[in-house]
Amino acid sequence: MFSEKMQQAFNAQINAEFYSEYLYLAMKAFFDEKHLAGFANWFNVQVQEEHAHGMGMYNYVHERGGKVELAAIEKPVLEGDCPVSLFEQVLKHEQLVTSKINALVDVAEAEHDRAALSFLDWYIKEQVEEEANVRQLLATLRLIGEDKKALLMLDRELAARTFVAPVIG
Ligand code: OFO
Repeated sequence: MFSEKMQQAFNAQINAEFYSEYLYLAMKAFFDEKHLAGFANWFNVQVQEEHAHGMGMYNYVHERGGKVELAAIEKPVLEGDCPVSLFEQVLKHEQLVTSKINALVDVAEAEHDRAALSFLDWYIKEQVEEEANVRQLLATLRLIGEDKKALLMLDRELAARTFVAPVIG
């Protein structure tokens, strides 16, 4: 039985995942504008990942016999205008998403919804990976500092990132 509370909490998280997609699309646009194609590619992969995260929950709500309700997606606002400040924002954002997933798990626990708990395990692990990847990139960017050559080398490296559709749940 998929409770009303669970349904509402899942719908809120669907919105958060699609907001992440939108935020990263705004960041891709930032780097496209600067002709940093590798960074833009990295964010394009993020966009696709977040879409997959949102759709994973969308499909799950249906699978449980619930109703998907899509809310408005907030306008993304970029904090800063350099790679370091944007990646700081990404890290802060992913930490926020982690806390939202944890809160969703709390609802599943309170509702004694074992199926939802098992489904959400994938998202818990994914958040650990998301945060670790961003932390790593942020550390590299801080090391690079004002070195343009190193920044272009990193840009070339990020151009190689490809999207692999995740198997969720
Ligand atoms: Fe969906 O993991 Fe990022 O936000």
